[in-house]
Amino acid sequence: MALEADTMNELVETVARFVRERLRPLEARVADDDAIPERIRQEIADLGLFGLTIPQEYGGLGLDMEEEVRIALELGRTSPAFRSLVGTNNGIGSLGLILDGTEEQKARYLPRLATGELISSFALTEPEAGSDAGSLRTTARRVGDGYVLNGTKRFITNAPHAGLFTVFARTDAGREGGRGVSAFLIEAGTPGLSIGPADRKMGQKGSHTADVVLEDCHVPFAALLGGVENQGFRTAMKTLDRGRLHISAVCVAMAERLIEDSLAYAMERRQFGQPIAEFQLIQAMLADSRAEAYAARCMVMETARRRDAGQDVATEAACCKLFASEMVGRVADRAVQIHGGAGYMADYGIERFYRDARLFRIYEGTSQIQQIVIARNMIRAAS
Ligand code: COS
Repeated sequence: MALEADTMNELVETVARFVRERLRPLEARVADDDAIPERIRQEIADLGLFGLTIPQEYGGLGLDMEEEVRIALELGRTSPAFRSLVGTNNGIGSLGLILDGTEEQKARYLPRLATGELISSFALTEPEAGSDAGSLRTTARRVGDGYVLNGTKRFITNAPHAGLFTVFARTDAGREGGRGVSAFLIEAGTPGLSIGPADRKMGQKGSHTADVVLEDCHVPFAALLGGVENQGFRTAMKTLDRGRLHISAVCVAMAERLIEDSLAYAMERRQFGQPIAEFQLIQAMLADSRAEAYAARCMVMETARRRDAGQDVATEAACCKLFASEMVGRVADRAVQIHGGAGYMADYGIERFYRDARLFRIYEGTSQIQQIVIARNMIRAAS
């Protein structure tokens, strides 16, 4: 545990109150404006939410996995755009640096990531390399006192706001798959690095993704993550293990929120002379959602504890991501059904969550990739 139990409980309660009182009232506005108001961004920074997982010696809270999950279970009870704003600094945008960065690299970036002064992005995906991340084509050629990078990264979360990118590029064309891939820390404003226009998405309005384009982008040797070539793919995979667990917690939180909203609606909405919650067919939907969300919560907490105990949880993290993201899809679908016509109308916000939830089954590894990771690990362990 990074924090005393009382301090941690207080933090969880503070985040829960902040979500309830400050963020939930803004959900519709954030979606309409496709932007989080600047004053809210500042409040998020003041609460320390950008630095939840960054080690304390670099100005963060240094939460362990269980603590991180407990916060995600609160932060996820509102539009995912708010979580996404701090998601990269606490997850895929900083983890590679924390796990494998040199002391100089950590000291240079982590304190500013912890305060939110600097936003980070994880640039792995490419137009031709999505699920098959190891086939990425971006190249990093050794030239003079550093490397020259060329390539395009696609759908990169927070790219329009980022000051720091962890870019994965091929340093060794002769080595297949992920083996010839290295990670680079590249600052926004570096000549040769440019950001495309923000993507237009199905949901998660207020959270932004864009292309990151590298054209003869020259970086010094010091930009090579950890100072070691061809270790980037492993860094990416380790990063995703933790990221997948975090996303699983966010799925549980959104499911719990939708169940709460559905229950409230079902108890208030009357048809055939009684609240629809009295009907067993509505009860079945509520009960299935509750049971599934509870199962996912238990999985996430257990896996987080195992990770904190030092166990390799690559399989379990994939199990959590697979189950929790599919679960919230079903819960969101039932929430629309319980709300009936109102569930389809934008004014009630349920259809927005339905669209927002769809991404969870895709990013940080699709459900099919989680299945592959789980099955492969099972076979490996048995052979
Ligand atoms: N932790 C540490 N190392 C890992 C690892 C993990 N969880 N998973 C894999 N590795 C290592 C392997 O040990 C292997 O190392 P060696 O080269 O030393 O043997 C290397 O990484 C390559 O692994 P593997 O052979 O499994 O790679 P594949 O290309 O076959 O596929 C998958 C790996 C499909 C699992 C990977 O490409 C993947 O996760 N794809 C989805 C990408 C994704 O999530 N994208 C979302 C973008 S970020 S929002």
